[in-house]
Amino acid sequence: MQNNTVTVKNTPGGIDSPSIITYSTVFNVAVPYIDRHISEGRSNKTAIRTTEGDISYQELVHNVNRCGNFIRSLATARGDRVLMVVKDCSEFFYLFWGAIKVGLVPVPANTLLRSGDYQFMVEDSSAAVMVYSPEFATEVEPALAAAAHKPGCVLKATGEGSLQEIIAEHSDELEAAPASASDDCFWLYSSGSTGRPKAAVHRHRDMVETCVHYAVDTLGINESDVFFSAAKLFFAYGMGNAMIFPLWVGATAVLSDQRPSPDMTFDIIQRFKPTLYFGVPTLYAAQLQKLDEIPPTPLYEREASQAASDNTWPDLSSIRGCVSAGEALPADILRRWQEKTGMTILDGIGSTEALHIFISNRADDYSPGSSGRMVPSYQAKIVDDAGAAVATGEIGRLLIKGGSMAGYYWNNPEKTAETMLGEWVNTGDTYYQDESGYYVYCGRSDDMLKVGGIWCSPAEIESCLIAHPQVLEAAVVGRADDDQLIKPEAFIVLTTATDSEEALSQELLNHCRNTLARYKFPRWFNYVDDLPKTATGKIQRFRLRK
Ligand code: 3UK
Repeated sequence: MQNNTVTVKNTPGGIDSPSIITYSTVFNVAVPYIDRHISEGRSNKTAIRTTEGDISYQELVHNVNRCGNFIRSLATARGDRVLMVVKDCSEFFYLFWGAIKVGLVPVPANTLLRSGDYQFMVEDSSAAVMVYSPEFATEVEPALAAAAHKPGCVLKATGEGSLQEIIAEHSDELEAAPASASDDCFWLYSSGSTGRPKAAVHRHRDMVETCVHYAVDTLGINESDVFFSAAKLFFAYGMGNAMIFPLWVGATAVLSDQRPSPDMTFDIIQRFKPTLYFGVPTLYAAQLQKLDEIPPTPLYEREASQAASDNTWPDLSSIRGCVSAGEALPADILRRWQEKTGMTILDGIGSTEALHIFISNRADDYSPGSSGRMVPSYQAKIVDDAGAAVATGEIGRLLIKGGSMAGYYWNNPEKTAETMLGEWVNTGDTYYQDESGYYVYCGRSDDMLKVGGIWCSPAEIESCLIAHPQVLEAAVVGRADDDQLIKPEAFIVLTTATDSEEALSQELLNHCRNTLARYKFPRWFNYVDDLPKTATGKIQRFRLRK
């Protein structure tokens, strides 16, 4: 087999006989995802669309090569990390693939975090190179100043003197560094319950597994698709949706650097006409609310080219598939979306450790309120506290196994031992499998929350609240809002009584703004005399949830 190639043998037997993937001995994944498109004749095809313009496959390949040549010129060594706090833009692609192509390890980070988080990541990864979008300077620059480790090269992604300008001077030709399918390829940080993020280390082969078994064999993507993901590229979910999947089939990705909102997403959909749309439940709920405010226009009056404006129904007709992940999609949101748009939403559960979705609904086989069935080639086991498999219909902890799993967390043997159990990965979720074989989510087995699809650690929010002089004790739990979506709720014991709870809640919210990412802010504050605790003094969050 030729170097840097992968062959896929489709065995159309569905879940029972998954496609078989074979990797060449020398395998750098940048070749099939980037270089291959030229030999397959896609030079002039659009790879990326943004409001700034379109990027062809030819330009993509050249810029990835320029970027790779530049990073290599920085006296970096094989395996060195390139930390990225980069918004959704084409430079994200150049950096990520340029790094992989020269044998470096890109580490895309959540761009919504605060300087404390970035300081930790700079130190934990001991990054050799750090690139950030100027939009995030206020959080990234103090992190770099405070960090005990200083990256050899720090650079802005765009603007004056940036990566964008520098790479123009480098050669657009580059040979991929030798690697193998099981070599470390990139990292993704995921939040831990103690607030300290942990980097899941992924191999070159992992993304191929998600493309073949989920994107192609489950979702049915193809070369003519146009992908738009409201979830950003730095999430494993968004990275699959808007970069890895389209590049696998030679399709087109649409990127927006704006905060996801109903207006933003409807506007992008009308302008760029994606065929596949990827959202999270909180956003689907907000989009539905927006649609509720628009008087239904009869189909024959809808103008296809109309820009999204406050009172016209957005034209969603380009979309052939909607996907949801990140947190459970309530059946009612699915029902209302079907009613309003005539489309279904395919809910699937994925994780940073698994890289993408491993249990999913399908267009021809779905059950509202469930996560669906196993994606071909993945296996699940629902176990009790002793590790024994439970009977159908009984709730237990979900373990999964499959070809895309991160093998370990960087620099964190304790978390690795807790999560990676031989071939099995502990998801931290509780599930049951119903009589028809669908997997149904029942909540986390730890206290972690998913808010708008993003991790939230109650402990981190509590320690922020406790730092306020008027807060003696704090406990944070998840509470379902009117759309059945989980948001943080705070229970607080005060040092001294307050005469206005409302004013205090506002002040606490302002206090949260200093250190917490916005999605972590409590949506409700309750003032209580004491918190329920165990004999050993541990807060009983399950009692507050009631
Ligand atoms: C929860 C869900 C119920 C669940 C992700 C798609 O979310 C992703 O990765 P994360 O590491 O979080 C993983 C955890 O999130 N979760 C995700 N999807 C669902 N719970 N129903 C769902 N559909 O607790 C899981 O353990 O942030 C999602 C693709 C790639 C991803 N990384």
